Amino acid sequence: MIAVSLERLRARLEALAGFGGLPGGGVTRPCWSPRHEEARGWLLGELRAAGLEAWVDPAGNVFGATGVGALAADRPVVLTGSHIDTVPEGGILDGALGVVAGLECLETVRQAGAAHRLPLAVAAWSDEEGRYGSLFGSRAFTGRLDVERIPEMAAADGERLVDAMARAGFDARRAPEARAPAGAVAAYVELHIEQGPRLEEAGLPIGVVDSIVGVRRTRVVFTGQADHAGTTPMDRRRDGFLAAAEYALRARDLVVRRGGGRSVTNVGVVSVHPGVSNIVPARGELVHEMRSPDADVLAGLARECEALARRTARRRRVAVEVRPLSATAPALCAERVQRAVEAACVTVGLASTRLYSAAGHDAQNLAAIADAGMIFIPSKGGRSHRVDEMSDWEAIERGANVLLHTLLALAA
Ligand code: HGY
Ligand code: MN
Ligand code: MN
Repeated sequence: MIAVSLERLRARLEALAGFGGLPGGGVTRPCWSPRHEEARGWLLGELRAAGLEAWVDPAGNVFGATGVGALAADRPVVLTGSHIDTVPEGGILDGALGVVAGLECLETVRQAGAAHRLPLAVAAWSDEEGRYGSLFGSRAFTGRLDVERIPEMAAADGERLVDAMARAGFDARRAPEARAPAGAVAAYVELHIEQGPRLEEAGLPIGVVDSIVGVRRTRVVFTGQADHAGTTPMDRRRDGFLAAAEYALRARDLVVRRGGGRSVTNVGVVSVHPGVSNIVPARGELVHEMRSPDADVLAGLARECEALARRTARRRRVAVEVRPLSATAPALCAERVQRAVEAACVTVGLASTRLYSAAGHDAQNLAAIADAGMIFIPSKGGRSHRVDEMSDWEAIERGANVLLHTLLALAA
């Protein structure tokens, strides 16, 4: 039975981990950064060395394919892939696994001369982690970019997307040209770590993703009044930070209580202005993220949290501005792809279970233009988005072999 080479897969994962690798382990490789662009160059070299056609689109998405040098409406491909950008101080598998395993599958198919009617392709999507705007590359590919917003898209530290892309040699205004020709993708399947504890705790080797959560990010800015931190009587202070802090605590309780049990929320970005110890903070600013597999629940939570922000501002005699940053809708995975993954598990003798993805993924954009699905492998301790994110190498090999047989089935 055709099978991947774990040795080659491991060597490439470890090589990719070197671009932005951190001394104590883990990696920081933000999209468009010099080390990300070095990784892009390395990936293009590996795709070509594996005998694949390789190219980069105007949104910075990297592609490799068997026998075709571009996507076309009259010749649909079966596509796999993920992303090579990472969160700050992230792990070496989030994204990288799906790209390197996809390359490994295509190389294995080519070497084995395995028959497949449709061409196979692998993609590395730009800025999946959304440093400048969530799921940027796959949004461009699926025609879901908000073109007018491109000039204002920026990272939390203020760096603009246009500047970061220009530094890497890309013109951000051309990103919409990356839109795939209609019908160019027959099916998409992505291998990814679960990034959570469910598979490991269930003792199951493979997860077949049936739906992917929607993710909403909103900037909430509370503006009071700067004042002297020593001389201003406590009952006269209009503290923007305390309003933001109260909002963050109450929003968490609201989402837990009103989110139907599968909604989650996080505040990972906080800033205070002027931001010195002897001035009462005029401004407290945070990015509030919420996720749910249910679109209506997510929309309801967004409305309730906006009302909460206004109530909190009134109570604390400050102003508040609620500014939506991004929203990805929950996506359903195609039954056809889920069945192909389950059949591949039977072929390689593995149990599997269907589960929803509590993380966002490029597959939720691909689901808009093709039959899309995902394969999960267990994460050790459910750990992810941290330097000690890891999976067993046997689990990685199992996931890659399930991907291999799924691709062949979808391309038959
Ligand atoms: O944040 C996420 O859900 C994904 O890991 N980018
Ligand atoms: Mn990821
Ligand atoms: Mn991630």
